[in-house]
Amino acid sequence: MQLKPIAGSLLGSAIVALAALGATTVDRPRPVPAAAGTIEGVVRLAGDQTPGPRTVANTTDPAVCGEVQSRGDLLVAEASRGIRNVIVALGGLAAEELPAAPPGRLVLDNYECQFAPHVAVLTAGSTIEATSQDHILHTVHFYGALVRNVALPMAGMRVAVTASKPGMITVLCDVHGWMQAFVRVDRHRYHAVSDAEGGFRLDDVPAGSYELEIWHERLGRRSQPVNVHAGATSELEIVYSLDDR
Ligand SMILES: [Cu+2]
Repeated sequence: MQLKPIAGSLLGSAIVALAALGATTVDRPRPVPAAAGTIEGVVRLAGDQTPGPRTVANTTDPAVCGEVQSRGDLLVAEASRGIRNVIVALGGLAAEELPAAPPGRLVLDNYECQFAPHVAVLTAGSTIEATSQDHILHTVHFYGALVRNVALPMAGMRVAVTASKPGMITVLCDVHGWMQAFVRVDRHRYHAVSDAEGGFRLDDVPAGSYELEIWHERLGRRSQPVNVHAGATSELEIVYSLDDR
């Protein structure tokens, strides 16, 4: 993984060096890259089969959430064969070379015995606000880069937690075994989740050569090299096969 020199990176290094020496300095945000491009692409499923997500018989709360629940683990558009909920992110970037990535906020809802959204990306330091619209007990149990268990026994409750560490967070509900969500946390903001047609886009990426990290909950991990040129769009097609399951 290499990040080509970008305008202002020397300034950023100088600020870091001053801070390390204990000098009093202004806590300025890192410079925004002067030479940046876009990565745009689509994730597709090879072949002509269009499988759906796995389903589970709901014997826990059928009166509230129905008798059959989806695991939401493989969503493929019929016409385009685009795959939804694939995480695409630049990997292996050195923190001191990255522009400032302000923390964000994710509302992680519990609705009809499903987490919403099912897959998300966040910058480190972001807030995850767990809430519920269901009149039954859910737990929002975080594993991986964030370890917490939040009980939501009533609709309308809101509990905020902070995702401070980069990495993958898996979210499960202790009451309903099919409920799952996934959140990738990065120190940078060059990450996205593919939409219903498999499309994704990363904006303002500093020009350079990267390894793109690609992840899907059932189809697994991939990586793909990508070159970003200033003022240009790098187009990618990522193809998974059903053999990847
Ligand atoms: Cu639940």
